[in-house]
Amino acid sequence: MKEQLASVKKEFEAQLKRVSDLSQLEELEQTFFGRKAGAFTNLAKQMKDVAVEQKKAIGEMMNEVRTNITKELEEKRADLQREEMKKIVDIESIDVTQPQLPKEEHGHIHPMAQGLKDMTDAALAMGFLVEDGPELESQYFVFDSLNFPPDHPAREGMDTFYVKDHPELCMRAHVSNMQVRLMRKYSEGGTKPMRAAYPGRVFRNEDIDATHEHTFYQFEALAVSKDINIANLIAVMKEFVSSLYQRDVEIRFRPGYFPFVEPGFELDIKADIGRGEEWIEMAGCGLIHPNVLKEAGYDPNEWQGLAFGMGLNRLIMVKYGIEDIRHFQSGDLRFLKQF
Ligand code: FA5
Repeated sequence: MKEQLASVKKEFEAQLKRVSDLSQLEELEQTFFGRKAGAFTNLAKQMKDVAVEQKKAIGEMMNEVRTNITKELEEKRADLQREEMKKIVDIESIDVTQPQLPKEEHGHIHPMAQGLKDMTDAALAMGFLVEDGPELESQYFVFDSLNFPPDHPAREGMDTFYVKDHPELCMRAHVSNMQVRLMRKYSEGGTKPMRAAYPGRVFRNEDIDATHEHTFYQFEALAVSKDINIANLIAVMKEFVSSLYQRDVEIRFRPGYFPFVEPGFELDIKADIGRGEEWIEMAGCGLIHPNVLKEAGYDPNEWQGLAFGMGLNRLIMVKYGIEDIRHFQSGDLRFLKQF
């Protein structure tokens, strides 16, 4: 019995050395301590056949071997668990000390989108509603509602694109198509003051060059109340310009003609966009013509309004020093990646 115990112990230790993971350790445990056929279990079962005078000594030896084997098993289990945990940590951990993570390519906000956002934020801060409008529009809202007499030469300056077999429709040549729509929508039948801004895309049948596109953005706003004057118009426009540029820019107003304002002006900004310093035409503006107020449902003897429409592409060209308006729609990544 003693020899058998010694050889079980020896065999156990030899096999234990070859164990390299937890499932092998489990198998080993079964081989020696399995309830039915474990080598050590079998020996323990033979205790009942041991002669009485040897029982005590063999029993002590058996306990000692069991204690030793169990201890070695547990130590091995702890070692293996530590190793497995280390493997998981190595695989799953994030090394926060890594000096430079791989560079990811992010997209860019298009300068036009940024400009639209800056202007819209300024409008909201000044209490203007911000609205969108249709690009394909009836000629009534683009021209007739705005006091353009039929066949007036002013229509030619805003020549646009028309739809075959639908003479009443055109692509809007300016966002002023929203003036009468919005005044009707918010004035409650010509009884309430209102303020609205309406940026958007406009279209013109135009000779293209560095400052003229066939498709470009305008940012327009209007305000109607009972005590509006030119000083208000100038103050509001200056506020928009300084919100966009966040720096001083030199501006000038000069008289301009638009059938829907009286008096009318144009706003220029002095800038160098690569051709030397020059005055660049940025906006048309004025006090809303009485005929337009009337068309929208206001009594022009009681109400006055201001309106201005800015060329957003040109404003942004000055902001970033973009020398050619055609870059905006070119899709050229060399341009886009600069923003
Ligand atoms: C208008 O479109 C008027 N609706 C502006 C207005 C609104 C006047 C409210 C009065 C009251 P104009 O055609 O000048 O006006 O265009 C306004 C601005 O759009 C110009 O100052 C210019 O900055 C820009 N713009 C005009 N044509 C082009 C073009 N082809 N390409 C790029 N920008 C242009």
